Amino acid sequence: MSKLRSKFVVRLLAGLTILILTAGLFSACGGKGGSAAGNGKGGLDYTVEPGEKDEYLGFWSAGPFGGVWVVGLPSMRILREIPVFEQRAAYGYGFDAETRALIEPENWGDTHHPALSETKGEYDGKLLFINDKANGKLAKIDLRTFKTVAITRIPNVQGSHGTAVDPDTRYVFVAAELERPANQSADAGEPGSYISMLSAVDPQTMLVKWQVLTPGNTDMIDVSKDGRYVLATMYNTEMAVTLEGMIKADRDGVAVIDIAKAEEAIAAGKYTEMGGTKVLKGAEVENLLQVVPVPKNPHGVDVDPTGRYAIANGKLSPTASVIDLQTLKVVAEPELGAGPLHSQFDDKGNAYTTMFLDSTIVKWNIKAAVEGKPKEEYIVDVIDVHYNPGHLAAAEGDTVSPDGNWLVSLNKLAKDRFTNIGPDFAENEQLIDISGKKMKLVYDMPIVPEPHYAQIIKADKLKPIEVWDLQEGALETKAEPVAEGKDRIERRDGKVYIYTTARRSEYGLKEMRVKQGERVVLNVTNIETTKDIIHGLAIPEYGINKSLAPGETVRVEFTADKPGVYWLYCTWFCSALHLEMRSRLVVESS
Ligand code: CUK
Ligand code: CUA
Ligand code: CA
Repeated sequence: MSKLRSKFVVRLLAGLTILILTAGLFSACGGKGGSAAGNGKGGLDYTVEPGEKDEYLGFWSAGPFGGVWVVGLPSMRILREIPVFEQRAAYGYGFDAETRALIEPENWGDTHHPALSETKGEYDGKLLFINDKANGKLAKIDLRTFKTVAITRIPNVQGSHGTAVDPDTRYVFVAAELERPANQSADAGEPGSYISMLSAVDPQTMLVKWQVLTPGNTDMIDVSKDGRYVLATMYNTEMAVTLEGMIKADRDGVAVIDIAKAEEAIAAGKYTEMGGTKVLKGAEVENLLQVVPVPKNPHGVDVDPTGRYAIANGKLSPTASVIDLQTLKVVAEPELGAGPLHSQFDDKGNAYTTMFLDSTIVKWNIKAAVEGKPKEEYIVDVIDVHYNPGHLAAAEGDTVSPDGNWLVSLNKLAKDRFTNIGPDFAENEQLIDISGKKMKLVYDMPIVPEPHYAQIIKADKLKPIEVWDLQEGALETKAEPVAEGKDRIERRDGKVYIYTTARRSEYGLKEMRVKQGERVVLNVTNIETTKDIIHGLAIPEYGINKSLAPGETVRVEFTADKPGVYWLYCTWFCSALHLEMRSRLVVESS
């Protein structure tokens, strides 16, 4: 018997012993099979009984839905959507001047990479950033309110793609995947003159502080755990404009940008102005940018929790490249399988890499690979996923201390996994227990297409509000809170100001009488103090649709240009008399 085989038998026996012991434990306590020890089969418990809460929250990019899905883990229940780049009636998002200004003119987006804010390399639960690949934008979401609070347009780029923060969220970095001429007003120019860049955005002001031109397109990015480097894979170092051209070179590269050097160069004025921002030429500023060559057309780049290594995935090469961040040299190129795309990590020195073509996740030991151990030794386990995984996301996966318990495979294809729903299939997010040596698939979650990346944070790190403070709840739409009993209509400065309140099951004003042609400012406060009592206000004929959480105030403006009677009605089922909750807008003809 080979050494490997006898090892396997020993493991099998050890496994069996544990199984028998666990089974004994259950029969002794008459366990429900969903207790902490797991579902009677070993491994972690993923059942979250009705009434129980999830330990983690996952923030899923919703792709062309233009926002974020919030998912509880391990239950994999969708808890809400955060609208970001696209109007969403349910939340009244994009129906007032302020939120409309955030999303216009495009009013759609393609989100790929959520990036949770970090403090000392740990998710701090304060902010979430997410890119819009379609329109070159970056959004900021406040995790106290789960609302989009700012959207920035990144100048000079098309396709803002990879998104990452440094360990103290001094910057949000955004890659520009799709190269284009430096001067868009000129004719197409020679493809060889196209540019791509990496942008550093201030997380507070959301202004682009600086950009660095790169010698290839920047695709996926990550930041070293000491905050020194931002790394970007470039699959098109050829700067070609055809598929054949983009896969011509045997090796492409990972751009490594020294953040402190960029700051110094900006301070020393070594930049050129372009599209209103300060742009550094990566190749011209000393020690600013280095390129680590890796096999052709890499995709994901992920820094391991220790900060020692960055793993660049081969995509067209069956290997990952392990870059030592002290020397910026490739110190190992372990062979993993077909189509490696992205990596995540556990707390035991292992990496987990998706194999898009093999439809597997490969668990491998970074140290064993670096030490040049044979494949049987650095590959710890391989699991089938269904099918064609893109990203994968581990609990606390991008921090300096991943939890090593849950991993989700974000599969692009579901094929035969779910009931037929016509030719537009769901995608499949698979929950995997990584607490043991062998990965264990425990749950399939269908989702609408198509998420890319997700980040998963311990839920108790977040401190979301449940009921708005009246002043704060009025800020978003520059409204004025209306106290109970202070409902009124005022005419001044050529406008009609309507102040009213909403509570179960009435608006303070039963009738709002205005004259045709008057400019109306409607200001409504939900004066409820009980959590989860949400009211809506819709006057469809005037394009008005908002939702109001307890304590929240909204302000909408319109010109009463159509005479007649229009009901302002409540859009959230708030009480037994919800249907009766309405107020009459009477527009008297002039
Ligand atoms: S990309 Cu989609 S699977 Cu936008 Cu991170 Cu790799
Ligand atoms: Cu208020 Cu329904
Ligand atoms: Ca290439």
